[in-house]
Amino acid sequence: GLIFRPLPSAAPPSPSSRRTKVSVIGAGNVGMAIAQTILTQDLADDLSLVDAKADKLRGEMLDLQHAAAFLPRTHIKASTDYAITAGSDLCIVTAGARQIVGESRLDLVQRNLTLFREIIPPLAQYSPDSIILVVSNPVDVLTYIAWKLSGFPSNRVIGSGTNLDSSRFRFLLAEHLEVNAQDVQAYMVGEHGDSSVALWSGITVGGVPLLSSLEKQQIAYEQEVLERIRQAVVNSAYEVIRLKGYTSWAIGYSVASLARSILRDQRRIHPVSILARDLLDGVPKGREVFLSLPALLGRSGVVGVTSVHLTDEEAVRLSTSADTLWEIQQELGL
Ligand code: 6V0
Repeated sequence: GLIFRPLPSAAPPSPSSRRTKVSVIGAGNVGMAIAQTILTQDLADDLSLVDAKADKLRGEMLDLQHAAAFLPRTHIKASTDYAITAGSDLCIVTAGARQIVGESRLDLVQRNLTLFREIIPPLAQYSPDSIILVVSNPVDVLTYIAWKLSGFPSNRVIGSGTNLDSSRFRFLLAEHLEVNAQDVQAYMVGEHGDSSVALWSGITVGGVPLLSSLEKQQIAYEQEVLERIRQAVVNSAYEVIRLKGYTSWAIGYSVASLARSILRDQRRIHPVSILARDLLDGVPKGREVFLSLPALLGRSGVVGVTSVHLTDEEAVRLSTSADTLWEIQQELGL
């Protein structure tokens, strides 16, 4: 070349220096926040973006490429053609139709099913060994749909689920307790959104179980504060959407943290939507629904699930969610 002479002794890349490839489907607010967080955190050697709108997609690609001087070296490609996703390690799906006024949840699911029929089969075909991570809403049903349409084993199809709800929960608890959110362990599980369930008994702050220490000190009013915090978690998304029109930064970081655990084989525990068949008391045996549970994530996807302790009330709420999801899925004819 022009600048340097390649040395004849330069060895070909060894198998251990294999490149890591991530594809993001849907270059909207959420897809682009995820893409930019993955870039800044140096999680991928190759990043492919797919969207149905060619111009918007090319604009987003160029805008990211123009930041190359400030970022780790990542090859960024974009196309409406799924061929650019070939050989991905991780495929993140954020494309989705939004709910329109007066539309039922089931109608929205039907529209997204049509969309997923265009998206999932080519992803599975071009990257048969990849892990599919679904972010589009309603995430639990769409993760089920992605699992069915891909034909992948269930450990390789994951929904971002209550990972974001849990980080909102940790943030609000941390603000209340005036500690760093990274020292607050707290999980929301179940269905992403309105009916998510807070696992109160599992909350620890710096290793100290929160509820039992409050009970010991008989601080009854704190219980009400905690319930208000749970409500605030559920309302968070609505509030952000009301104020700025969509959510993006937090979902970007939360999905990038899932990507890191998977691609770097971190075996970290994240509350994500997984096939909950036979994992939950209260969900009839054999029932194929995806719900969020604290799952161990590694290079092969879902590696394990922690056994959660549910109160009777929590178990009822989870099984109600499971019934609702199951009924919706029955209507899909998959
Ligand atoms: P957006 O900004 O409308 O982006 C969606 C993108 O999908 C657009 O760029 C579309 O062009 C594209 N698209 C539509 N159809 C296709 C198709 N057939 N093939 C390829 N691309 C297509 O929406 P936004 O980015 O704000 O949200 C995306 C999805 O993420 C929505 O379903 C949200 O509800 C969901 N979220 C899920 C969260 C979670 O915690 N799971 C959190 C936030 C948002």
